Amino acid sequence: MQIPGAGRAGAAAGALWLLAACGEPTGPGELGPLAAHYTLDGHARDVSGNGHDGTVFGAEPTTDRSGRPGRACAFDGVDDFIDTGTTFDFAPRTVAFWFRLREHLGRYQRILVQNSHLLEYGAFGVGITADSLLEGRAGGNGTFFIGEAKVVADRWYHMALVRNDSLEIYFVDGQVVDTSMASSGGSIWDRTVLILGATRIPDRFFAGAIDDVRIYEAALTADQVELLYRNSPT
Ligand SMILES: [Ca+2]
Repeated sequence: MQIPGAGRAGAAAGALWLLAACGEPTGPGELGPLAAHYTLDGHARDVSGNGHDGTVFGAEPTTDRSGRPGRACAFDGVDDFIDTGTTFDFAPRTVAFWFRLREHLGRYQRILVQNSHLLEYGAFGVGITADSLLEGRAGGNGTFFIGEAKVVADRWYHMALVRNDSLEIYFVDGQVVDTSMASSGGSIWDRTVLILGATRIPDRFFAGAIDDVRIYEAALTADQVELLYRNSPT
């Protein structure tokens, strides 16, 4: 557990964090209403209390970014995925999570996705392209983010997709990396639920680990996303 050290704002955030850490460490849930929270501590249960438990297909427990065993989920890049069974079709919305690429495979790897033409507030998803660039969308098919730097294997990244009434905002490691106008719609497909570690069919399997997936029914601010990046438990 890390506590922000410097300044009054940091002290206040630390106090909030201490409060949150008492009892079940759900982290900075004060940031907004959680629609779902997958701690992925060796399982796919939704700890938000909303009952959106996922179903695990082959993904296995692995170490989290603090080196604690069994506190994240590993996907083999062959056939592992987690089906949340749930559509998170609302705005404003924030989807935040950690991931660690195991290896580059020379093809697209899907980290998570919710995609369908039936979605009122658009598809969202993140993956790694065949060229090892981070790719994502926070709502719809018309706009998406592509990173400039290659994703480094065996490194944990924090990613947040924020969609408010008019914008889609992309964060990597707590910093804004792109912003675009919000769009709607998605693919021609009619499968809507959120899938972790693969795309909707499923295919394009992810070779790596995922941790602490949170879906908020709110558009987190830049400060809140940074707080999540710096202080969320593993
Ligand atoms: Ca975890």
